[in-house]
Amino acid sequence: MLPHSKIYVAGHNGLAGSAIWRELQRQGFTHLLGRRSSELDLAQTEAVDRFFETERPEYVFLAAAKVGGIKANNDFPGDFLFRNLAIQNNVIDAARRFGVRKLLFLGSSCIYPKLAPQPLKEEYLLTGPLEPTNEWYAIAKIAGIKLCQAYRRQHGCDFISAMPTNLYGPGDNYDTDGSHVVPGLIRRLHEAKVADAPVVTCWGTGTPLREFLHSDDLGRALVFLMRNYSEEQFINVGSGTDLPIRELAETVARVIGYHGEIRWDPTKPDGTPRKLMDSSRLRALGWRPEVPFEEGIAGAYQDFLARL
Ligand code: GFB
Repeated sequence: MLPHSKIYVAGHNGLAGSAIWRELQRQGFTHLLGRRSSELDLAQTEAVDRFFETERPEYVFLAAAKVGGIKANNDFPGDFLFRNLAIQNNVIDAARRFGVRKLLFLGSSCIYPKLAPQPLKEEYLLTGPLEPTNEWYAIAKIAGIKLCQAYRRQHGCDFISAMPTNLYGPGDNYDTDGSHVVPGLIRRLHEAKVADAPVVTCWGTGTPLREFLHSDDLGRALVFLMRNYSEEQFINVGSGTDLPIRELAETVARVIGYHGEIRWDPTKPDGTPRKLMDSSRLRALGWRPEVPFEEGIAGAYQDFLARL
C-alpha cells in the first residue's frame, strides 16, 4: 500500500473498523473511503456494485458485519446468518470483479469447534461441532474464509482473512442486551454504582474463560497483515492470555469503583467454556499486542462516560 492508495474500510464506524481507520491515518494513509450503513447497505448487491464501480478502491478491509454478544447471537440466528453471508458475498465478489488489489476479511474466534483443544490453532477449523449460541454467525464467517481462499485459488485474488479474539475498546456497543461482555458489564456496573445498588447480577456462572484484545491492537495487527501477509491460510489475532468472566467483572468493578456484590445468574447461557487463540503464527511475523488489559478497560470506561 502506498500513502495515496485508495483504501476502503467497510464498517469504518464499528469497533474493529474504526480502529483500522485510526491506524491507517496514524501511518499516513490519506485516501480512505468509508460509508455509513445508512449511505450504503452492503447486503444489497446492486448498491455494492455501484459503489465499487464508482470508487474503484485498491485495498479493502472487510470489517462490516452484523455482530453482537451471546444473547443477540442466540436471539437472532437468521439475521446473523443471512446478513453476514449477504454482506461478505457482495463485498468479496465485487472486490474480485472490480479488480481490488488486496482484501482482508475479518472473522471471529467463534469459528472454532466448541470443545477444540486450547490454545486454538488455525488448523482446528472444521474439526468438530460449533458452540450452539453462535453457530449461525460462525457458519457465515467460515463461509467468508472459504470464499477468500476459493477466489485466491480460482481467480488469483490476493484475499486474506484474520480471526480476532473477543474485542473491546472505544466506540463499542454499550447496549445491555445486545452487546458483548465488556461493554455489557461496563454499563451494568456503572448503572449499579450510580444507583448505589448493593447487588448486581451478571449472566451465566462467571466461570467461562475469555481472551480479550483491545481494538487498537487489532487495528495495528490488521494493517500489518495487509502490508505483510499474502497467504491462503487465515491467521489468528489474540492477546495470548485469558481470564474467567468473574475476574473480568471484578476488574471492571475496580475500574468503575463499584463496591457492591456481584452475583451470577446460571439460567443465562455461558457459551463456549474457553476460547484462547494460539497467535504464534502472527507473533512470528513480528506483531505484539501493546495495550495492558486494565489500562484498556479504564480507557473503554472513559469512552462509555463520554458517550453517555
Ligand atoms: O461477550 P459475550 O457475549 O460473547 O459473552 P461470547 C462472554 C461471556 O460473558 C458469556 C458472560 O459467558 C456470558 O454469559 N456475561 C456475563 C455476559 N455478563 C454478561 C453481560 O452483561 N453481557 C454479555 N454479553 N455477556 C460471542 C459470540 O460469544 O463472542 C459472537 O456470540 C462473537 O458470535 C463474539 O464471536 C466474539 O464470547 O460468548
